[in-house]
Amino acid sequence: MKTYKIASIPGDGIGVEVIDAGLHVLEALAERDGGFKLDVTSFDWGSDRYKREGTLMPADGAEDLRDFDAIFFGAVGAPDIPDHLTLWGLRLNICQPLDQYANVRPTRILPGIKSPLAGVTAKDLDWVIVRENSEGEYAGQGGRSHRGQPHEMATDLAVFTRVGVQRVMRYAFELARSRPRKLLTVVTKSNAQRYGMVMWDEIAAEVAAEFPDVTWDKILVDAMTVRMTMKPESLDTIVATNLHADILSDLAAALAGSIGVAPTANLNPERTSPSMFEPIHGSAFDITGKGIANPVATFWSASMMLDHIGETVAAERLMKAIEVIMANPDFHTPDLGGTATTDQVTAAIIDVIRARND
Ligand code: GGG
Repeated sequence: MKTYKIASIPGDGIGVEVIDAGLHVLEALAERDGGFKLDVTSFDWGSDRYKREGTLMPADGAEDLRDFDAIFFGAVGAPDIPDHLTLWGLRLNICQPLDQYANVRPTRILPGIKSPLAGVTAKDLDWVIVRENSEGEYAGQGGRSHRGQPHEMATDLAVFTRVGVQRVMRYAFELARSRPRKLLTVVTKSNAQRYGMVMWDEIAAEVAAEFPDVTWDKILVDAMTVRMTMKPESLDTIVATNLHADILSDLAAALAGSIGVAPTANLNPERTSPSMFEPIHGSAFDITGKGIANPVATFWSASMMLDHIGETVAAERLMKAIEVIMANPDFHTPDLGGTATTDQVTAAIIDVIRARND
């Protein structure tokens, strides 16, 4: 029997609640299939550790994760710590050293969930957003001088490298090729950002020549928000910079019904280091401890993790269970307009996993 080493990092706020739910579901799947085991090691990294010890994770923490088959991550962010400290201190402090450069964010309208867009149903909105996850606006370049003085200044430099853009572009074209519509939309802001974004457009055209079977187009990020809202059916696979895709994927999640169901995979496609799977949502301190966090984004992320490590039957079984349970409004948490609790949704998913023979 195969045993996979999983690093669990619940992090902050509702991250702790949804990862706990996710681990129960993963255990049920391993038991149900009998063909694999998960050896889970939990790391108490996050904002509480920052308050105790001054850092969210150890300085060489990313190295401690290298021997794992995958990382299962919750959320980071605390109301009493500046957001840039928590984001850079944990999530980016893992993604960047482990070179998880392709952040993959599928969005579709699950059965039983309604889009806020009138008349838009599952057949109209089935996207995968690929977020460049290693550089761009998140390269960490910039600085602040003359603090507190009238001529105080601050810079954030977006860095785009040929290697960085080429590899994420190739990943996105490959992904588009693997999907039935073979359709890719490249998002930039190359009218205003006339260096890095113009290079994106050029590299997109170069890489497109390697994929003659993929239809592609390009669009400015501002126009993209309109297209996502007004013509969702015109989109399939989407690739954008770190910041643009972060913003667009929140919009995508809302258009598909709730950020509470939106998953992510931070992939190192060459598998030279482990990949990390997490819900898109953050720590949501407004609902922490109330037992009403939607665990579905975490379950969907867990399905992506199982798929990545090669347990495709369990991955599909979990996706099917999510669809069955979401089709029943009794299992909708408040973000979806319902009254279900995290525990009720988790128990219902586990029941389906145990009961169904397919
Ligand atoms: N589970 C996702 C999460 O915790 N995100 C925290 C966050 O602030 N993300 C912003 C970003 O990645 O740009």
